[in-house]
Amino acid sequence: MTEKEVRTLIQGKLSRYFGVLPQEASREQIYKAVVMSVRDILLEKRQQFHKVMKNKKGKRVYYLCMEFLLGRSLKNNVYNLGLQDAYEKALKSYELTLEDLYEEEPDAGLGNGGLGRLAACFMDALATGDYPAMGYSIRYDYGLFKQKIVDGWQTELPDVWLPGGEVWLTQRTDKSCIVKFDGWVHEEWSDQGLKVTHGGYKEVEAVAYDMMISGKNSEAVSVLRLWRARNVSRFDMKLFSQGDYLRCMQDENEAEVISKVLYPADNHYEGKSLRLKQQYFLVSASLQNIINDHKHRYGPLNLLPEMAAIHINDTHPALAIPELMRILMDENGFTWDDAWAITTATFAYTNHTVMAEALETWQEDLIARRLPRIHMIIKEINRRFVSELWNIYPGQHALIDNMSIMSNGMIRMANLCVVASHKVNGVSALHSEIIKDSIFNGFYRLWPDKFTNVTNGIAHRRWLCQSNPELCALLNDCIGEGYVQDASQLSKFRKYENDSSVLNRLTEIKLLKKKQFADYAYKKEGVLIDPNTVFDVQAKRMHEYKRQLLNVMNIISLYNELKDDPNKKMQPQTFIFGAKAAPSYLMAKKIIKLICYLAEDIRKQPKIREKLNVVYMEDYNVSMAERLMPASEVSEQISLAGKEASGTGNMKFMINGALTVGTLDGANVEMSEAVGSDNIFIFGLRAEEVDELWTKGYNSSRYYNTDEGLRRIIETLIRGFNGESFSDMANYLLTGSPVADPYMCMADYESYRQTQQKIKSLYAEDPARWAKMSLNNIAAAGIFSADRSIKEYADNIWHLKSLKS
Ligand code: 26V
Repeated sequence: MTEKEVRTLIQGKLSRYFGVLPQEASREQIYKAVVMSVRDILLEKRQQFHKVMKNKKGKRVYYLCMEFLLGRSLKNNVYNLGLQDAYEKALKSYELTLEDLYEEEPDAGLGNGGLGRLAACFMDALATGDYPAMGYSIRYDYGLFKQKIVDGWQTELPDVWLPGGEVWLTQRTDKSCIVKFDGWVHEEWSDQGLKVTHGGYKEVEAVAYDMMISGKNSEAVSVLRLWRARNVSRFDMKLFSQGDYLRCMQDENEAEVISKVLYPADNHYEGKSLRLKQQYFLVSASLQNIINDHKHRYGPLNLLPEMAAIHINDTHPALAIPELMRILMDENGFTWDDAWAITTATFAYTNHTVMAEALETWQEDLIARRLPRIHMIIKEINRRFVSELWNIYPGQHALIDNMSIMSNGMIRMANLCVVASHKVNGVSALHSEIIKDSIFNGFYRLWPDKFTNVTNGIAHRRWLCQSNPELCALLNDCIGEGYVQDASQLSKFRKYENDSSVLNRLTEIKLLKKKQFADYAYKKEGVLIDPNTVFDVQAKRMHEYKRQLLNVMNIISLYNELKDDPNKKMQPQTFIFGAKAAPSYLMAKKIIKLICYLAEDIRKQPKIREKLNVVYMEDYNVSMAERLMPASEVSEQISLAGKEASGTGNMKFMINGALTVGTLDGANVEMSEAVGSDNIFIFGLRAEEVDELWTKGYNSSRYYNTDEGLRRIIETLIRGFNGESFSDMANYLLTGSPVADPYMCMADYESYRQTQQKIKSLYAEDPARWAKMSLNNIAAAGIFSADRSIKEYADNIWHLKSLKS
């Protein structure tokens, strides 16, 4: 596409949708016109792909997920379509750059963190790999809240993203369907078998909105279909004729709340009716859609497993299982056994956490009330499964109860997923082992072949190519551009590990990215950051298990050193935090406050601040991460071993040349193997040591009693910062109930402190070695591309062919 064609396209949109001439258009109007033009190109491309697909009659994957944390789309699509030059030139006549327009776009924050961002990265990789794919989620009116810190305390503001974000969405009225809640179910045996009637239900209309996601140099375009809930307007003629005009116009149910807002908690499961409605709304609309498309394209539903792989991303869309059973049996006349065979051959499930608090269990009576037919089907799935278990394990009550889908009036969604899926995977090598040994051990012994691993990956074109063009220019000079399409080629960069001119350029680029970030932070939040200090960054959701507190403990020890001797020679460091806490997660909010107060305390002491700066970046989101990753030098991945399923931020830092300080947790383990233990800073207890210590009895006071440094940190917490005591944190670490220091910050502290010391001296004393390590991290990061993850899913789980193959 040429510059001229692009210009004509934009002009057309401006005149058609805004009735303005190019010279009269506002920046916002130009942004929207540009998005519409890109959207047209994508729609056209998708149609072409559709045609090819139709002839090929290939299998498709449907990725069900309650969250897609997309961030911005304009840059990604323009980059992937290779249209940067054309657009940049076309925009000159408006005296605008593409960069100006990128800033107009709000983040689509339809997710909490890692899980939702992974789903977004996968859509990109699916398109680039030329896989026919469709994602399904909810078109929330409000995405993840905006974070505002008021006097150190997180407050939440609504995230209004649609005014600038909706231009990406194409409404598909032809795809609307009805989702039914509540009511009664009647069963009747007839000559044709069991007939099930669902009556007295409430209807909600699901309206489809499509978003196109392009791949890089590929033919495929992924479609993300987002469902919006709408009241079914039933015009009541009787009321109307009785003259009750207003009542007649009133909506009888409040369906629309279903797609109003994303649940902002990712740490704690709550059995709320609205959340259940969201889940069923998503899966029912999506399944109806998948089945209709399948029938239209291929006809008989017994072909479903051959033509469709349906992925359940975490247990949130688990109701897809009974929903498919319902559609097959009640609406298409399948027997139980045939329906079950189709269902189990179609679904696969990924587990994303072993944290007990986050595992979903629904109250049976809630499901019975809201989804009576679904409740019956789950009960029957469980009845059959448990009776099978009794045959295999006679008399083993405890084991059978543990594996049962229903127990004590609760429905365990993870067990339902394992029983009904043909494959179950964890998201890193370690995590996939842990689930086999712990929560799914019974199932693993029964069906060892069901369990597999797919280590997470990131959209490296977004997180490296688009976020760090300066680094890419260096890579292009050294190893060519092949890595853009094939991240494994990054390994060629390793050849330059001793090339001082390359290492110098690498260091210069890092400094440049640090300066850019410091400018941005100043403009955005008025915070001062010296780009000549080390940027040590922990950016992720705020969680006890991720141990931002351990990071703080080390900072307090540095603070104390400088208090004792403000002239002490020390490598200047800037500790940067970015994190949102779930709104009702009190402990997480208290840790945010601690960091902010500590930062403020230091800010008031210029002498200390020269060497030790602490910065809390407000409202950390995808777009901020895109600026922060390239500017980072030390990446904090310090969760208690065994708790972080994988992590994906860790990979984004690595590919941008940050050095990781981390525990052997999640994908850190594989990062360490890929880059070599000389190029990463591993510390702390290993997962099995953590388990042993719990079994033996963990006593955090032991460390307090024997470690002078820790004692001082606790005392400093009690004395407080910026005029406020944080004795509650000291108590949390020492006497907390039901258990003190549940994530073992005290146990790992000394190992962490020593590692931090090592990092600091290396940075100060051997910059060449630092640059070499950084280069090795970039060179070893290729395997953490989502392209690789998706290939593994396609080959081993979905049995899906790329159009390329
Ligand atoms: C739980 C809940 C509970 C109910 C309310 C809504 C909600 C939303 C999310 C979650 C838990 C999601 C689990 C999760 O995000 N896991 C993360 O998944 C990443 C991608 O696989 C992985 O890198 C992180 O280590 C893992 O914590």
